[in-house]
Amino acid sequence: MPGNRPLDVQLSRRQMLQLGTGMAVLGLAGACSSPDATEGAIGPDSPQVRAYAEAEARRFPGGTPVAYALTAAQTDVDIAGTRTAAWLYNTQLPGPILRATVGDRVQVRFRNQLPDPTTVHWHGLAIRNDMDGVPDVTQAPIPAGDEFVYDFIPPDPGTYWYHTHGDLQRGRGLYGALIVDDPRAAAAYDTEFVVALSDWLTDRTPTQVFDQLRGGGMASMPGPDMTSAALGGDAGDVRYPVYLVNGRPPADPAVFTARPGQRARIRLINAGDDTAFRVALGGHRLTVTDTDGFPVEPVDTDSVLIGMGERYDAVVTLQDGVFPLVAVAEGKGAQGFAVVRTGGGAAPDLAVTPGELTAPPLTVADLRATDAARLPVVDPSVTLEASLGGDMKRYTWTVNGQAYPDHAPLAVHSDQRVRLVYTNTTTMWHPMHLHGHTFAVARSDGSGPRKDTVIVLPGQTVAVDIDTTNPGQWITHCHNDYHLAAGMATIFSYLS
Ligand SMILES: [Cu+2]
Repeated sequence: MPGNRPLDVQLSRRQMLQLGTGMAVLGLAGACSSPDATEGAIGPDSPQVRAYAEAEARRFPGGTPVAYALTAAQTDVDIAGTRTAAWLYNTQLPGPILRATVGDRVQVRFRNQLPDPTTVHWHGLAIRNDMDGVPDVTQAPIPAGDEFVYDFIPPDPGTYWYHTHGDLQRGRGLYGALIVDDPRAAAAYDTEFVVALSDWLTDRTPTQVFDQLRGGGMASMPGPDMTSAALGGDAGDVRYPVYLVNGRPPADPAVFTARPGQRARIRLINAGDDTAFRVALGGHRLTVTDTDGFPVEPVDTDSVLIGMGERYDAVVTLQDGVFPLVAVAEGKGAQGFAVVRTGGGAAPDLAVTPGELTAPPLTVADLRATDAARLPVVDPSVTLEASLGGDMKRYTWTVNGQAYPDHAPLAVHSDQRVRLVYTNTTTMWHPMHLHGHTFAVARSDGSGPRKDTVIVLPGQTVAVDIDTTNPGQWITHCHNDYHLAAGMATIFSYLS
């Protein structure tokens, strides 16, 4: 692949040590001391990862080549009359919708025109480890002015997304939807709305906000009006001037048009940094059909609560008229807003609170995986603990007492059933994400939905079950971008 720089020549010894002290990481057994040569970490540039990629290519022999070009660059955007310096993909907010079919050979030629190094992560896709896009874990950061070709096969249909994995870069605008179609699925809908939700800074960069949080600034004190019962306590660390739906503010909303009676599939993606959204469509009930790309037994609800990194798909039969699609910034006293229009009439007021927001929202506890989507019920052979902690005086967030890049890897081997137990010892919720796998929320009857990002409330323990079928080094982290920057991450590390 032209332009792709091999990771092994890019890593400093310090970076290698970040990946796990004393382990032979990244196939560089000779480059740093290993106490046990047979227990080396399986790096992204390893025979095991290449074998995985070759097996995937054999599994999808008819895969169609799909080529995209993605360029990240600084671009000014106009949000309700306020001009903001943003970092965008292909000058769009959100970035372009990337679309492929299961088994396609997707090649994305990525150019970095930003002033800083970056990578692109394909959120939720179980793809080969060396294409996962995590700096210093699966690849060297792509330098400013350089390029990298991402080359992977999406193995499962559904609603996914892509975003930068660079430090505090996502909140500048580097995200977009990634939709994987299923050629065998009969469309159960007539039209589709892809809905990316985000929180948006107009007067500061995420890095400046982070420095304020670190310095004990106002942003770190939620106060009584930044709490949420549904989130079990503190709703977030940052109050935003505006919340966006597909890059547009309430005063200049996105408009989805369709015909009355059509069945619309709404693909909700929370691309925010620090905000959970409670989403409802005025005048309609939502039938939730999928979360994080995987099907659930359909369940009707007035609204859903969606954490950063999560996706929910819902189908609705559209009424005749004009309807508000409202995304309440949970616990923050503001909302994102868009319009669904199937007929005549004035646009709804952008501050409207649809009656659908009265009842508690649907959460993961209300969902059951479809039979076909379930993991088989087997006893885990390994149980790993990820204790989520924090120190608000220093604004560090930790896993098992360490702030990433300091970490003790969660060691696994291939072909195991692993139970990963997230325990939240803090007073704030955390949407915990695992790369490269779609876990099952652990339940004794096996009904837990398949997800890649799950909300862990304060004081709560959430166990997830993982079949270790995708060798490599996979980060698991909080999808609050400030918590990630402050250390809430570790590595789910396959050993040979
Ligand atoms: Cu968090």
